[in-house]
Amino acid sequence: MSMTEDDQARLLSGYQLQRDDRNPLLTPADFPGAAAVFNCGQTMMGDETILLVAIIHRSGHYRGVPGATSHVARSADGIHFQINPEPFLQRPDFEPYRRIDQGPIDTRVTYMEDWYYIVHPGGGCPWGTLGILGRTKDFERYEYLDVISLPDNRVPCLFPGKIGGYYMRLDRPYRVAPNEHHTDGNMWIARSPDLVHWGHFRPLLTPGFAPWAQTKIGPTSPIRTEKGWLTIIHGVALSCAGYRYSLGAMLLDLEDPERIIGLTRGSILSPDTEYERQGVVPNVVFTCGAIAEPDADRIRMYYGAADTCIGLATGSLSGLVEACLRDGPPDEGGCN
Ligand code: BMA
Repeated sequence: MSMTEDDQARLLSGYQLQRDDRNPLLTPADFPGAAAVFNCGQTMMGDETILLVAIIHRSGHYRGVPGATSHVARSADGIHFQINPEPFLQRPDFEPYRRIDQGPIDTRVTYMEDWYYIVHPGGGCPWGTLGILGRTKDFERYEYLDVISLPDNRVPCLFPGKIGGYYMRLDRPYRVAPNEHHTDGNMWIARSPDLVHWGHFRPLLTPGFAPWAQTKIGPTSPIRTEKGWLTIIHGVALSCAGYRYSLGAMLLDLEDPERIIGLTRGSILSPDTEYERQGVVPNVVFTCGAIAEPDADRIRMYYGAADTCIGLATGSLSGLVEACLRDGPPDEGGCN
């Protein structure tokens, strides 16, 4: 695929999130015994910023329980966080989760109807990767609801409310017929009457629309804006040095989210700093969501860097929406 001069100009002048000078905000040094403090769910509870921080332990266990754990980190200023040493989520010892959930990472948090809904991928086990739904009101007590996708589906991401009478979600099935057209991960959209039973599956986006999203892509929970559902996505490029994870954004039609109305062709954050390029998994910036502040026209994103630590990147909310619209919808993917 050859690039026109317009395409090149767009990639060069595209929207970029700005890293906070104090990055990385959280590192393994902030949690005794941690090898990684990374990819966090994120939301606001009152005036507090809440991160659901994934922790990989050097020993492979935490307090005798194997696997990663997920901990609540709270902050009044969005910069300085206290991590609770009590796990909020860890490997459960009851069915069916005991067999399918080896430690929650990549949590997606969606606030709706007075609950914080949390979806995380069960995985790291022979059953494959699937979506587990639960909820909390206070980030102290957590209620498992159900397994809401078959393997392999890496973290369904909920929309924050019903649209046209249905709950909706973005899916990321893994390895949909890997071949030269479909590689490792595509995005789909689905609907449900009750958050547990899902159907009406529709294809949404395949990788390959930009060099930074050549191999696989994945969603986060959409954010409602006046001009559409803003969704931060990740994209992966493959080189002889391995995978490189970048971030971009797409905009879905408010009434008909099966329709993409904008998609950044340039990445909005790519692994460039030392802490993003070196770590447990090098060359990774990855996010499980973002916090929108419409009154301040700001988007605040806590992202995992090199699967090792957490940084903050911010930018104009309306600017990002405009960047999606400026680049426009993708070419329609489909069978040749
Ligand atoms: C993805 C997720 C992320 C991770 C990324 C890079 O599949 O599991 O947690 O940041 O891989 O390792």
